[in-house]
Amino acid sequence: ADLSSSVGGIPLVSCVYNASGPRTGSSAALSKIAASSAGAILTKSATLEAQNGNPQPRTWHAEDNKASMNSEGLPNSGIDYYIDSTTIQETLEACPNGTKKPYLVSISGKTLQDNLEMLDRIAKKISEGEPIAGVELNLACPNVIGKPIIAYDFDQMKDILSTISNKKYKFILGLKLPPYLDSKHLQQAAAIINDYSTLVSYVVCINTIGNALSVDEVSESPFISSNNGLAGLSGPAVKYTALANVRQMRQQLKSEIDVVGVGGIESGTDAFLFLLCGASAVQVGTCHWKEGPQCFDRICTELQQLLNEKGYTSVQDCIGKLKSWS
Ligand code: RRO
Repeated sequence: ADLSSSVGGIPLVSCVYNASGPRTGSSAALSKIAASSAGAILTKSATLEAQNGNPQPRTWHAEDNKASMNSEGLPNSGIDYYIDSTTIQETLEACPNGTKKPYLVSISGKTLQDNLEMLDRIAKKISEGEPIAGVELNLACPNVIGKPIIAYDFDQMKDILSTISNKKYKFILGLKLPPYLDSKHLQQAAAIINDYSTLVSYVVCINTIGNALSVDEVSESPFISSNNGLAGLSGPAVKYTALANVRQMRQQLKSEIDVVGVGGIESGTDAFLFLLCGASAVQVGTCHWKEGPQCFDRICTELQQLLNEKGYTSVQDCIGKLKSWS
């Protein structure tokens, strides 16, 4: 079966690639993704300046491996690193036998001004010929202490989209969205995004489920030290929320806006479920974190086998094909 797809017009040799976050902070880590079966390479969310993130311990994995949490607080090397020609070259050189995969940059500015400055710098690099295929604007980080999740604040979200829209950037823009736990909220978010369908080529659902807490019975304290132990929940525990968000975004958004699915994917079967719900591609975050970049080879192989067994000849044949009862 043909695993190729496209996201916002960006062609992908495989519909499976990495989520922003774990193992995406350096060209060494990004090179390993490039060398794998992943269909694209997506960087860690960048801020204007490099920063260390929140104090340790800031991550946790459940003993049964069904849930993980992080309060990383955006540790990253700063936007200039991720759009630097050496970083991009080193990464893309690792792609198998002379191929080049899409190199995607994630940004998560602390202010609208910071996001605009980063977008300006990206536009400049692209005009100079850097092979940056697109930008994922993260409106969903749950771990900036004292700051709300932007895409839960619809006035702020409109303001950001309107301001960016006025800049008339030419590159492909995607939005990383938080999980909406009420379908009415999801509809409101989708309506805003539909108003900016010339700006937004795709959305990525979902970021971690914010405001989670894991407690250590032995020490009787939170496992995570930052932000009073509050963190973003990920892994298999969030898969059902992610599927619901992907499905409803696909139903609510204009057809020219693609949906990328992410949340608890750790097998070819998981990837298939997201395709059925309307994802054009899927990202792997927590599983990549725990298993390393060989997860992309394994998941792609499993997805191939499943599609072959089911008689699908391509990913395109199953996108959005979830059957209804009535
Ligand atoms: O770095 C983080 O704490 C982080 C980010 Br920017 C995000 O978007 N989602 C997440 O779970 N952690």
